[in-house]
Amino acid sequence: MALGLCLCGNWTSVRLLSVSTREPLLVPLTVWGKVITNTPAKSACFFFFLILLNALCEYIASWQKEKNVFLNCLDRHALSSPEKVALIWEKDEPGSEVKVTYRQLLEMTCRAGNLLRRRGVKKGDCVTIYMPPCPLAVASMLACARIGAAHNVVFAGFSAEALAERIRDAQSSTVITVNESVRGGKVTRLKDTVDEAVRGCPTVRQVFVAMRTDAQPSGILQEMMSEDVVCEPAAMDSEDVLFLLYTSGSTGKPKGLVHTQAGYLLYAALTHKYVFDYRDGDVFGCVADIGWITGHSYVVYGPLANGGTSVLFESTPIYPDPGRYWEMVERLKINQFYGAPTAIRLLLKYGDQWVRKYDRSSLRTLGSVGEPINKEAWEWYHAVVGEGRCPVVDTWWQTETGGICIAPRPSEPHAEIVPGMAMRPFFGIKPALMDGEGRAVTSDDGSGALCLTQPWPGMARSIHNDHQRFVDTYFKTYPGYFFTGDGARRSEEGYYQITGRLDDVINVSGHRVGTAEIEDAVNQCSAVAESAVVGCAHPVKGVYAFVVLKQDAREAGLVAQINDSVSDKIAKYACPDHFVRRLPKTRSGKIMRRVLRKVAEGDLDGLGDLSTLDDPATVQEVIRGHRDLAAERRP
Ligand code: 6R9
Repeated sequence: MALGLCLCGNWTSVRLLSVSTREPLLVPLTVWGKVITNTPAKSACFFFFLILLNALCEYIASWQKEKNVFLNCLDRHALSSPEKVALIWEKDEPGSEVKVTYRQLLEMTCRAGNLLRRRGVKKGDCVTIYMPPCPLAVASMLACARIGAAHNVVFAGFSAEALAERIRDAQSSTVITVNESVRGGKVTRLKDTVDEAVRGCPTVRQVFVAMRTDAQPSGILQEMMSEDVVCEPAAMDSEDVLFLLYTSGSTGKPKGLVHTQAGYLLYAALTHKYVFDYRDGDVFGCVADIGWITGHSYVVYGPLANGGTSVLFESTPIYPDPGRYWEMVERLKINQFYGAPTAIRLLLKYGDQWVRKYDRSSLRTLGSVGEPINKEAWEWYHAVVGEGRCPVVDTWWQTETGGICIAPRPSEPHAEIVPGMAMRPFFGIKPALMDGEGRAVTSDDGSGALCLTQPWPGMARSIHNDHQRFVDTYFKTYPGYFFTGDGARRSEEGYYQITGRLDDVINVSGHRVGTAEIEDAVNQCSAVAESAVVGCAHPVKGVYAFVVLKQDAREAGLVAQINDSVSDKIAKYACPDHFVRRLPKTRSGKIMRRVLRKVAEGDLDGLGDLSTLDDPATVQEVIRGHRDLAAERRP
């Protein structure tokens, strides 16, 4: 089965790659058009098809001439409107934003590209970027694209160990970082983390440091000053690697998903334009960190490919107070705001006054991403933040998909939006729901494992260093389909609602993390014999660790010890909220996570079939432990 659509070398044809052999099969360009005509929104189909064809032709033309992602994102806009603002760096202190025009960004990027080239970075290398959102981070990403190197952005909240693991797997010889990051008024010495990480990375030859907290340009910025502002772009094939991005899988080892040049850029740009109704002159405010795929596609590549103005948000939703987002919306006149449900839920608790205080009349579209948005949060976002006049687009997608796959928009104008539902597949996305027997659910009003039945341009092409894992993870469970790992429901009207992960990956504060990764960190505490981590419903985040202690271990200080270990090995946000002590297992020794999840959620009627349990008494113990803990914590 051929799965893996991409746009080849000179963009004159579309080819399907066989995922198992990676042999290209040439098919005509109209294939993606055909995909669109198969989408449910038949009435809007022809119109969408024309838009898409037009966009494809535009990109084909530009790629034929230029053959570089960078030129599509910068040169053509710097030429046509050099003084247009490309990035607004919304620094931690409100009111201290810095605007960067397309001309300035082009110059900064060319200088960075020349510096990297002069210091030996070549086409095909991979540069690790460990930086908070700032113009130089974007310029570094684009400089890599310009000279044909892949970038590997690692979220700057990750620990030294997590960073080292990603540098080693990507075989990076160059790392770019900042001396210190500033977030929520707190200064963190990122360079120290990098120093600690590279001690365990023999491949690293050089580390460039930007001085975020120095008044004068020094470090990499100073080195860049002596570089030329013209940098010859590397000629790239549409299927050359653009970047690696590590994400959690259901084993302890993160996967370096591989995205390539043309298909990814096209998909990021199209979804950015049509899902959010982005128009020329708009200010796009995606508050995600550049270390996640959302930052890649909707802070950097989508907005810049469309010649837009994109906000780079360095702060937190509650710094200096819970009005931060909306004060920023007023000050920067943001037209599209794109954030995570976890932040919306947090702000909802602080009350409406923090929102109403500021003028939000510039807002036209509100977006949500990262996890299911509950009805209460959706309604607050719509009614209070958007004053009931902005469509709320709950966008479902993944690092693997490169861009938004299911969202309420685009649609016919004023088509209904159901709270908490991602609803409509994007152009060319054809979902299927699979039942327990591996058959596609044909009826509407059904649920199952969410798969995508046809390739789309933005899909990841491989897992770095492990193509077999890519094939096994995404294409083996349901042969012939791309398995997303999520469950979904399809309503009578044919709308999709995502119900959550089916595998052992959980969402913590909108970040994806494998339960196995947290378990690895918990298990490294000397007192711990074994552990099981599950996600549970919680207003802001929810990680629940079930911990079995070694026989002679003492409990004192255990919670602090476990939290320290998780924040050292992964990141602070992944720290568990609760602990109990016994694990229910099947006779084959598999931990029954389903049961633990229900206990953590307090749903004792929904424990389901316990017949395969090795020792049913463990469940009662877990329940008792959970009750005691809850009582202990009750104020
Ligand atoms: C973009 C991003 C992907 C996982 C995905 C799913 C969850 C993302 C969602 C959503 C419900 C939405 N997810 N968007 N669940 N509704 N609108 O978040 O990528 O970090 O790879 O996470 O996030 O479980 O499979 P990534």
